[in-house]
Amino acid sequence: MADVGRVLVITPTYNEADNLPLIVRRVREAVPHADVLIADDNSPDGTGQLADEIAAQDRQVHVLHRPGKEGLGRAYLAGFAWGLERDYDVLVEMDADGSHRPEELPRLLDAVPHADLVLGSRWVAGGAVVNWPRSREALSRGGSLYTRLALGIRTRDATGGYRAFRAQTLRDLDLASVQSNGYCFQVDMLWRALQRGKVVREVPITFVERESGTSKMSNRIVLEALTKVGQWGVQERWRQIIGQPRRR
Ligand SMILES: Nc1nc2c(ncn2[C@@H]2O[C@H](COP(=O)(O)OP(=O)(O)O)[C@@H](O)[C@H]2O)c(=O)[nH]1
Ligand SMILES: [Mg+2]
Repeated sequence: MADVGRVLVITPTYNEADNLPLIVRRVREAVPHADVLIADDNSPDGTGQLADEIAAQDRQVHVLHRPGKEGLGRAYLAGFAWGLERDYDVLVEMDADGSHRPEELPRLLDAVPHADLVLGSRWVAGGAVVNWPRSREALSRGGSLYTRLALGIRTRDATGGYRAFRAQTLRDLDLASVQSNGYCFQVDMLWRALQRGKVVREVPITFVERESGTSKMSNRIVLEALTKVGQWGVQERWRQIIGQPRRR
């Protein structure tokens, strides 16, 4: 595994008590030098308390308690701020439900020396999804295609949430102005990176749909992404037409 400095794996949780112990154990085994930050939104099922119990046994596990459910984007922004304050070199996004396999994290980290942002990608050669209904796959593929067309970018998997950011990349993205939340949050972060000339690399992953707990995906989250990505696309075309330089 490449030496990329201090790594923080951030895992947002909302009602993931069934999944949390296993995912933390798997991360700790796959990348023993990495720390874990669980960002819990006061889950009614007691995930936050469970996180505290795990953290009490393991100095490399930390917990960020947030007052209530505010969405994945807010949880990640709080986690990034926590990690940047503590001078981690690489900040990783990983779902708690087992969809993002910790055993693939070393491969993502191996790409960090060659990129500012590494995306775990389902839709490049070698990538795959397991146990996804056709409808979910169509939504994800369609969402990425729509994003590529709207923004004029080449990234295959624009909505995935298994990612490794260099700390400097996050510092350069003006996180204070990020408003978006669900899938749109992932596209927003990618689009900000590309607009600022960051090097983005996709590494194939096998995404495994959760076996326990429930998805928090909703129509509202999809609609947020469709609308905002469309708006960013129009703004980009407009900038091209009137010839203003890109915001850097
Ligand atoms: N802290 C926090 N985590 C969330 C929230 N919504 C989703 N998550 C977590 O984000 C990850 C991905 O969510 P999931 O429901 O699996 O979305 P899906 O994979 O798109 O179906 C999981 O670890 C969830 O527990 C939220 O509002 N707050
Ligand atoms: Mg999931």
